[in-house]
Amino acid sequence: MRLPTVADIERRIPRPDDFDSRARGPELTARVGTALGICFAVCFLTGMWSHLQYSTPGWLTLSPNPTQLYRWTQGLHIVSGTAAIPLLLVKLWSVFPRLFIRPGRGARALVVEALERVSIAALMGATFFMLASGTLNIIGWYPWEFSFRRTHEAVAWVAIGALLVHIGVKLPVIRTALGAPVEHAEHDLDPSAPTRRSVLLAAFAASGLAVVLTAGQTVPWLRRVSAFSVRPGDGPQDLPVNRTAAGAGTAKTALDPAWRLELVAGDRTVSLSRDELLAMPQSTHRLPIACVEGWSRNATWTGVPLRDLLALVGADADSDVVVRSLQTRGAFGSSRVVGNVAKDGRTMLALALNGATLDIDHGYPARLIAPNRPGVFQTKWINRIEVGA
Ligand SMILES: Nc1nc2c(c(=O)[nH]1)N[C@H]1C(S)=C(S)[C@@H](COP(=O)(O)O)O[C@H]1N2
Ligand SMILES: [Mo]
Repeated sequence: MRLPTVADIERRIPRPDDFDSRARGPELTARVGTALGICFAVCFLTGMWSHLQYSTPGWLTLSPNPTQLYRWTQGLHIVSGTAAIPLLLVKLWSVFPRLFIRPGRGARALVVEALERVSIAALMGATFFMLASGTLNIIGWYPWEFSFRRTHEAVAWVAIGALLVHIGVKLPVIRTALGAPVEHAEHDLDPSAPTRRSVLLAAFAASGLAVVLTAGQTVPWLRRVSAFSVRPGDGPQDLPVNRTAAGAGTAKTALDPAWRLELVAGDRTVSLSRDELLAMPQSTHRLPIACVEGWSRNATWTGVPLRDLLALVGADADSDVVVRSLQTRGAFGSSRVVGNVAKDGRTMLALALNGATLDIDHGYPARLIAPNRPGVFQTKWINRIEVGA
């Protein structure tokens, strides 16, 4: 028996012509690709918007209006990312045989081929990473050591860069393919095989279905049909919970009858019990919790406007403040409220939710609620408000 030669092996590797589905072709790829490109663009822009709201540079002041802006941009982020998954699979299927194209002879052809493949590998690697890490984040599973947010952001730039290069390189092919009718002109092909139009429709249908099955995380009237949405109706008081009091180590301290809110401005300190807070004028507003993990929900909050508390320590309504909580471990135990948000009449230290005393898992005895604010900054179990810190 002799060992197989390189030529033997090469003969066994399929060739593009071996894949005979007539549905494949640039007319299909370009159309699915256009839809995918739109999804990626929306996902990229809404993602970058989240990073901007999450870590706003000092020179930029973001408005608390529109109230639902963060909620809707992040809903769009989840929807466009989810819609992209079936489209990506169909697009990869449609170009898969091209993997087996043999490069032309000569060093130049090899180099060009290698460059194109490396750029496509970078695009695919980055795209897979974005969709997979995003999906795991929605599920709330972090099987990695790195910071999700920083890595998801960094790889997004790689993905969008590789995508722009890819579109630039393929533009002539894309133009021709989009200009041509999607279906073959000739009718002598196997009539039982799926046509391009049916594959295209299936791709869009799968994408639409994926959206309907997950968008209930953001869109109230889809909640019942969204079987895949991770946090449907659960959580006390008709609102999902991300970190429970037990998880944050506040289960005991939050219920301590000796709890007091400390207001600190320079050398002035005012301390208030929960009853004293309840005796102050209360205001009620309908405001969303919009979690960076993809779900959001509107709720009715009642509490003391933050600017009224600032007045108690003689601070200006538009002071920058830091709110701190009883939380002893893990992230998000405190957050910063910038002046234009602090002075907004709807920004409050909430004491009640949907008409009842705040549940401990929603931040009892008191939590911050402000309009158009990422969920991570709606700090629960607050016990200290520092002005100008
Ligand atoms: N102290 C504290 N506050 C917190 C958190 C936390 O981990 N610790 N999680 C935040 C996150 S990520 C979100 S989305 C909201 C969710 O509020 P809910 O659990 O009441 O729905 O609370 C925020 N407030
Ligand atoms: Mo969150």
